[in-house]
Amino acid sequence: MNLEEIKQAAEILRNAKRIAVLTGAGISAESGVPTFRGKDGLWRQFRAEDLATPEAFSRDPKLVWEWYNWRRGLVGKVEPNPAHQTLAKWETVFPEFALITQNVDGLHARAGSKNILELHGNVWKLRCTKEDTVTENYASPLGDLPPLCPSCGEMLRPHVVWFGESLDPNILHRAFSLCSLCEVMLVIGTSAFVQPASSLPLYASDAGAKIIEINPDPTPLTSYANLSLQGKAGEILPLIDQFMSF
Ligand code: BJW
Repeated sequence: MNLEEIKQAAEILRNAKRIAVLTGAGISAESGVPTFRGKDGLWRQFRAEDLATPEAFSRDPKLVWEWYNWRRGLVGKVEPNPAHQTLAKWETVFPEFALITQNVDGLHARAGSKNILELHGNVWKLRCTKEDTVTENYASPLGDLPPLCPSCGEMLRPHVVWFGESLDPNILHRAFSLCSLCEVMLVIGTSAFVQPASSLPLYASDAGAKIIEINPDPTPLTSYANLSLQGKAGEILPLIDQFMSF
């Protein structure tokens, strides 16, 4: 890890009024949540086509629910790490601080972040396939699968965004708007493969924002970043925080 670059990141952030952050699965890796595309990533063990598409759910809702039940159990047992905690602290320090996440694990909220744009939903929310109503549900494990809507008796599904599904247009619009206005965008722990989330930093860059990427590995965004900090988010973010000396 290069301390000069960490100091540079701290300097850029200290001088910024409007900051946007995009996080991905890598920020939860140090909590023990598997990423999707890493060495032990979920998509190395499971086929997305079987578990994370609307077609998969229509074909075999019980199988899809069993996978989400397992993941809810896993995520429910882990704790937010220093990366989540640093971002939660910064929300209270910077006047305009937007946290946009692709993660569905709820760890940002558990770390104390209040204003979170969840692009891909949340595993602790269930949605009625008939009425579209969304409810929070923290039971783990869930009982009979698939769970049924207490109001109409139809199936509930995880309130997450699967491949081929559109993101909530209000959330997406807000995310693009925040990216068009920010002065600095931090991109943390995402492989930047999945659209439309991976377009957000490019949009911010086109609008004049400085891009700071934190990731142990290079990504398609690395060449666009003004600063690329290679390493773990749970180590780098607290260090940046120290150099900002709030
Ligand atoms: C660390 C670290 C540490 C490790 N510290 N870092 C062809 C071309 C272009 C687009 C498409 C296409 N065909 C289809 C599409 C669209 C598709 C898409 O983008 N596909 C690509 C894969 C090609 N997108 C969609 O379908 C989206 N909807 C949409 O676009 O609607 C319109 C449309 C539909 C159809 C066709 C065209 C347009 C919806 C996307 C939904 C994504 N859903 C998932 C599952 C969510 C639910 C769940 O979790 O169960 O979201 S997939 C999965 O990927 C999950 C994640 O949010 C998302 C992104 O992954 P992320 O966060 O980047 O994780 P990883 O694992 O990839 O990367 C982790 C990173 O962390 C790595 O870089 C590590 O190095 C790093 N790391 N440890 C910091 N300690």
